[in-house]
Amino acid sequence: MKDFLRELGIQEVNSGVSTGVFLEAPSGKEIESVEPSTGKVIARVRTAGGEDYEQVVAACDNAFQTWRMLPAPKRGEVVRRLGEELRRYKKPLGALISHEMGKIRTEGEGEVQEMIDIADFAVGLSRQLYGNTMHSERPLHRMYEQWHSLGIVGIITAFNFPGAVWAWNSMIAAVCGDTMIWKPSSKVPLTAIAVQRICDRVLAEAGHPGVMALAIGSSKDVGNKLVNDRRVPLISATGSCRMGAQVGTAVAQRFGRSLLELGGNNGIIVLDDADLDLATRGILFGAVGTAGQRCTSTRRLFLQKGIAKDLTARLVKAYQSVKIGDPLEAGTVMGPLIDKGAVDEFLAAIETIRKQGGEILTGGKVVDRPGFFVQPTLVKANPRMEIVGEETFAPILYVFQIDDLEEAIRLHNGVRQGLSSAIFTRNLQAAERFLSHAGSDCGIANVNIGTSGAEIGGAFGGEKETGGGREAGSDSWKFYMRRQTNTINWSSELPLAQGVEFGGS
Ligand code: UN1
Repeated sequence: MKDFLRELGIQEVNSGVSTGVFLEAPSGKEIESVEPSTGKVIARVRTAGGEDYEQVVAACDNAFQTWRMLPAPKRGEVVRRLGEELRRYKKPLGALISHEMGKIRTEGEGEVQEMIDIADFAVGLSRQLYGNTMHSERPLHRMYEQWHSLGIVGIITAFNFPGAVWAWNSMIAAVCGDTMIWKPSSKVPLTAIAVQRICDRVLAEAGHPGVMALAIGSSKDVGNKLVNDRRVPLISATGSCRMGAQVGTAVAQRFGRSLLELGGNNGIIVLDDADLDLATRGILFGAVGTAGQRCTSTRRLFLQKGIAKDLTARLVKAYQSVKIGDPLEAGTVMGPLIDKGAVDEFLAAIETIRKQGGEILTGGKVVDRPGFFVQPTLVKANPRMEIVGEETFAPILYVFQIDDLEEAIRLHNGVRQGLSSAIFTRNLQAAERFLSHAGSDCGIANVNIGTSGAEIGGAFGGEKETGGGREAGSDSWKFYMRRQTNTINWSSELPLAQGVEFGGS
């Protein structure tokens, strides 16, 4: 067992269920966490089954009764301590994320930094859960709105950000006075267990165990129960569009609230006047970073005809020098895909690309070594290729040549997803056009930086089939609270709104 695993309290066999304390023997089946760069088992996890889920809900419900009555800035103080512990464990946690998910070390540590950042943000937010006051149309009346805690939040996270996406939700939900149940991807259970251990300790010390609970398990044993549970007013789910459609529909049927952060099909437009060094680096990080397994990964590239040849050549060269290997080793630029299923999907996509008339400029193959490695792949594509409309969670980038910005925006917006987008240009008018109402239709639109690697301060999420949710910064916190409008009459009369007269004097 590696040192960083021991430091985080990971054992050969771990409980995957915590109500504030880990259950000793959860009754679901045992699963394995597999290291994607070798295919070897890291450790095993006992998942939630039978009545375990009920225990978790009961603990969260119980914790909610007292947590919501704690003043928000005091809740912020608890979150501050969580942030401090995350700082303390940044290195081992970052290493675990790399080990279990396959992203390179700097990205693993970057992910923990993202968790720390959102904790800091949430601490400040705990004193800024502002409501409006408005002037009543009636004399001697006061109107205002306030924000109340919502209840239990179900947080369903994907394998690719095994810590950060949970933190975006949970740190904010915590200062909002909610409690939460985390159902992480079964592909990365150890990261969730390590994070939960830290939370359990901090929350127990603060006297509020059960504010953050964990239920690792299958869709049947945990996912479906959570999504259909009327005691859980908000489900925040990250994953594929297909998963989101199921979750969104189920939650809507019980009039719950869902916050969906689903697939992206993110494009970068590069105009003739762009700084090509900058563009090359931005594209490389966006398309090859995290082995193309971010929802914000760059998947489509629109190159204006004047620079298309030059930039394509630069990219081919850069792609061929990407160092592929063990994500924990210094100098590695691209790690593995998450599992064999992902490699199969990559290979199926390559076959479809060929059938649909795409030309593989570089890559397209599996790397011959243990683990789940593939080559970063650049494809000369045409707009008739249907596969370009799909999100393949792998490092495949489709390159198109465009005549002008108008054509680029039309093609760019012509897909069902709407998460992130970017333009590289030095032309102010073109940049502003891209950011305007008639420009990118995505939730995120950038100038002279790539599509991925957003900071936590902004609201994160996208339009269309990306699901419409917004997480992390700005005013995303409003999703996690319920709004109440209050009117107070401090006169001795009872004037009605809109001048309505009713009954006697
Ligand atoms: C995701 O892939 O689900 O902007 C989230 C980014 C990261 C988060 C990605 N901060 O790429």
